[in-house]
Amino acid sequence: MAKLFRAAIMGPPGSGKGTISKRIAHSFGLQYLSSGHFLRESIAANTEAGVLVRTYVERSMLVPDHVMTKLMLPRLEQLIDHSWLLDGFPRTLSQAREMNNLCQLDLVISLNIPYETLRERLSDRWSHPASGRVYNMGFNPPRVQGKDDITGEPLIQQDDDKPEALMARLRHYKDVAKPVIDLYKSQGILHSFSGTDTDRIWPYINSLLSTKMHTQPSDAFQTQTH
Ligand code: G5P
Ligand code: MG
Repeated sequence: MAKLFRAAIMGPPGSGKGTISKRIAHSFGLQYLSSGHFLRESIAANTEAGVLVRTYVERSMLVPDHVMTKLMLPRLEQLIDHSWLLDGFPRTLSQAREMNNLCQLDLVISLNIPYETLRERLSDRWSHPASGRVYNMGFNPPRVQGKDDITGEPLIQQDDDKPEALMARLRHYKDVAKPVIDLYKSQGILHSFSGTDTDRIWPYINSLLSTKMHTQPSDAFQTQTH
């Protein structure tokens, strides 16, 4: 890849950011950075920051901007010579502005998924806390029910995927995301995708990135589209 390429993916909880990001990272060789994964890592490490972060994530609230930027910006600084894809950051206007001081995004993907679809997906989602691997009982079930494919350890349902927390997350997402989306729209780098199926949206994202990055993607996931 000749030129560095920096992208971010935005969308409400359960919109498929993680699923699509992994396909992008795999097909286009971008480093993948997920804010949710780093937060869960700091919670698991039980650091001072992790204890604070847990109080927000457990209540499905956004972690304060200064905590988020302290977590994410050093990682981006370390990757100054790399192409990457950010999942879940920036999520507020303040985070977007802080990041802008360090680096500019080339492209932002925004996922618009109907509420009913999100509700169904997340109520069916289970994860392996140590690795962050996620499963969906319909879309990508584990090989053995209730167990992680790689380690065989038990899967859990995250507290912030339970129905009561979900409604609050979705409402809050819309309010907070709007100015960020408007900012990237005004910069001409926003690309929005709507639909109910990740496999149907993926070919459009794959084709957009192929054009923008002037490189051939691997066809690893193209066979999954229908
Ligand atoms: P996260 O970890 O960033 P969310 O809430 O934004 O969490 P989440 O839940 O990780 O987003 P996603 O990544 O958008 O969702 O979606 P996904 O995991 O790929 O897909 C959801 C499920 O649907 C999976 O089981 C998947 O297999 C399935 N699926 C995908 N596509 C399809 C399909 O086509 N069909 C079907 N049937 N299923 C499908 O953040 C967690 C918390 O951290 C904090 C917040 O508190 C947040 O709540 N946080 C931040 N706080 C402040 N600022 C930030 N920048 C923050 N970032 C994180
Ligand atoms: Mg995710």
